[in-house]
Amino acid sequence: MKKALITGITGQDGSYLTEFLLDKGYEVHGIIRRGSTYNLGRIDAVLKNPKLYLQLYLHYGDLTDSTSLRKIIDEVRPDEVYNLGAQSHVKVSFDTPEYTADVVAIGTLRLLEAVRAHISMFNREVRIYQAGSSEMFGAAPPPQRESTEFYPRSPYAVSKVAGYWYAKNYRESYGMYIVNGILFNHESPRRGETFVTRKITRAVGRIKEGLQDKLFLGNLDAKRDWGFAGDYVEAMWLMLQQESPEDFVVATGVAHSVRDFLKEAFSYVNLNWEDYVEIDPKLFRPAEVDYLLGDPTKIKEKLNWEPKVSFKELVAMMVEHDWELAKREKALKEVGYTSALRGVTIG
Ligand code: NAP
Ligand code: F7E
Repeated sequence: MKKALITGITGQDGSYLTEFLLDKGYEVHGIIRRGSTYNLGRIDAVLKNPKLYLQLYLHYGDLTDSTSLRKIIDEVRPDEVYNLGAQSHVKVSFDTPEYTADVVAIGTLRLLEAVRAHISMFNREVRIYQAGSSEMFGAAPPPQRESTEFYPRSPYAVSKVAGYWYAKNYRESYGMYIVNGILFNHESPRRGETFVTRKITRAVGRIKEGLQDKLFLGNLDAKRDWGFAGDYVEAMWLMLQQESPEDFVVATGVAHSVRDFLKEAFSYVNLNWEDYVEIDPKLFRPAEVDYLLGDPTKIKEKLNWEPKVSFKELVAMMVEHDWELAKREKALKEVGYTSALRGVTIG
């Protein structure tokens, strides 16, 4: 049985990857952080499944704490390590640039060093997936592909570029098996509620059910290449199954604006987005990434990977999910259980 170690297992991608690897028969280990509130919600279903539960192991650790990383890697002895842990919110990275760099850039370096020490001590192969991002392309004109020069536009993106180069440098310097996945935006019903797609679909459900009046947003003109997270975790795994390590762009090859997403999501429940959306200047970023459109030719040709879920299907999946959530919130409100109502999304 192969063993995988995932940083960021409690995040959107971590949860889909966990299910994907368990389904393939892996023993899955995840690094979790201690939180003051319950933060295992996305892997709750796996934890409650008696069969899968026995294949899953959680370890307290942190990308800012090299001692914990070394200890976990030596104890687990993984075959594959997926580095998904990050302060992944672009806007928040302008408010916490130093912390973002510590987790995203230096955290990657700490993990690579921990694996390198493990390999030299135990003389075994460990393959590493490094979660790169289309944000690294930033202001570079579309379409962006593996050969496109990076032009990062936020502290988050700069930190991801550093992570990318650390990974490449360790591959070239020490012959380690490390791949950089350069993933364009990928969403799902498990997407964090402060990212624009989920912020919109949560609002659509609540507005439809009379629980919310307005949705405040920032720049509606930005264009993104949005895919489904469930499809993208398969690409991560495929990258680690090649004979030799190479980097890949993962994208759909189709871009839409935030305004397009709004239209699609509100019209799904027969509402006109213009009646509900207002612009809040606080939600604009100090520097914006205007247009991301990935060219997935390489991964299609070499790994035979293609996205299965279209933009329209993705929006429908997210709206359906969040409309259902809003109906449940409404039912709880009607019986006086107001503490079940969620707060306002500020991101
Ligand atoms: P996410 O939902 O924000 O999850 C981030 C994960 O990182 C969470 O499990 C979080 O733990 C963990 N984490 C945060 N700080 C940490 C620290 N100091 N030490 C250890 N773990 C820490 O992100 P995602 O959307 O799943 O994305 C996964 C990875 O892909 C991230 O590296 C992200 O930057 C990158 N990426 C995402 C996209 C996308 O569109 N989703 C595209 C390109 C690249 P808690 O639950 O405790 O907060
Ligand atoms: O913003 C605009 C915003 O926060 C998308 C992360 O997973 O993908 C993600 O980063 C666009 C931007 O994602 C609001 O200005 C308008 O142009 O959903 P987002 P992101 O910044 O693209 C990349 C690939 C990652 O790697 C990151 O980890 O939408 N926008 N109004 C807004 N965005 C937010 N969050 N909230 C708004 O109210």
